Amino acid sequence: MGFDSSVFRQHQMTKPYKFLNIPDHEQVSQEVLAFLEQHTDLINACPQFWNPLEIKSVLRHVPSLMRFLKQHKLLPVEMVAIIFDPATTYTRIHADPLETYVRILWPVKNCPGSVTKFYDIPKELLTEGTETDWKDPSKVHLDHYTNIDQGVWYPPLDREWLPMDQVELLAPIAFDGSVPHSVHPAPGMDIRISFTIFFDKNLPISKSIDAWDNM
Ligand SMILES: O=C(O)CCC(=O)C(=O)O
Ligand SMILES: [Fe+2]
Repeated sequence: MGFDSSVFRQHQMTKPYKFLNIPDHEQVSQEVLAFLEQHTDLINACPQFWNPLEIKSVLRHVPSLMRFLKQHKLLPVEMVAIIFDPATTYTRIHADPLETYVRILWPVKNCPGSVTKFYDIPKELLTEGTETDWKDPSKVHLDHYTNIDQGVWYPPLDREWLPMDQVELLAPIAFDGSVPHSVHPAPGMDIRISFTIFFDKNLPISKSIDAWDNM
């Protein structure tokens, strides 16, 4: 039987995401994909899930993103390519990090049809991950995964958590990574790529989804 996490809900949660109105977002996606293919070797036979990028290099090769950030006076502090290869990627429900940190999550490749699910799980039940949490014993290329689990928090495995919300990443969203979430690519889909941009964590836009209301 499924476990309804809403019985634990102590207050009305604000939505963990919000679609942003960015008319040329597909051009950014195409340029980010070209950047990853031509200037990194991250898309390979056994990709990592979480791949921090060199911001200067991204901005040099993705002019449409540079324009977008300038137009909205947004100064990125971290950019990460998130690569989900159904053949080798293993992800659990997780929060990253534990305290609210809103960032932009941008679709890059094969995001339509896949969903990111959100769960209302009390923070007290989350424990910080260790390297092994990202490893699925039934999958082969385990040695490839690095320890990226500092700052990633997991709920206990001994119950089935039911999602309270989900989003199909058809356009960029403001995304609160501190709300436990899991990624579910469309069945039979090839690798799915998303891209995330962090801003100074002390800014209002990093502290609340509602601060993105003007976009
Ligand atoms: O690509 C997604 O939908 C979410 C990936 C993820 O786990 C994250 O950005 O923290
Ligand atoms: Fe995440």
